[in-house]
Amino acid sequence: MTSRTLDAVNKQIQAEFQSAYIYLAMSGRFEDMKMSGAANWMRIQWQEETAHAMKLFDHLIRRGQAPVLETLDAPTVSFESALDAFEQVLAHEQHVTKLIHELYEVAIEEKDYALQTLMHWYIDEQVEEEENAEAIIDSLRLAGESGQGLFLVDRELGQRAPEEEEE
Ligand code: OFO
Repeated sequence: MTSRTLDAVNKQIQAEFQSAYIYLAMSGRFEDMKMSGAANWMRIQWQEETAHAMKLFDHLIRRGQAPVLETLDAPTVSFESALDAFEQVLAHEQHVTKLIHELYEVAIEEKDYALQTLMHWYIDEQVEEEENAEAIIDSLRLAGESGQGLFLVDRELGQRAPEEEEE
């Protein structure tokens, strides 16, 4: 593995932990807003992002490299409605998709075939991440900002359970 590739993977590990941190902060904010379903959704997202970081972390270990963990930024969580929050999620995931594509380009340029194969999983996962956020935004728009519609969407978000880990 070249030092450029190693740096790029370390950077992505940090980005995934940063995502986890942001979603955990959002979960706390939703608890505060008494939206326990959305808080649950965010807490599971925190777990997923941690798993994304660990998949790259373990990839480095398997290839005999020591991962280097960087400092995380304190998440700035500022939203007044669930719709606003999930629009921020979508924007964040679009940003992460770009990072994943950039990492894939590094893997191609450095002829790192093992990393290229691993990155296929992340590329697919980002399609799912954006699709999920868009679907929730659509439901929230239909539901409106308060009342029964919002209650039902929150209840649905509360049904989210951790995914089975796929290899
Ligand atoms: Fe790791 O997919 Fe979201 O950020």
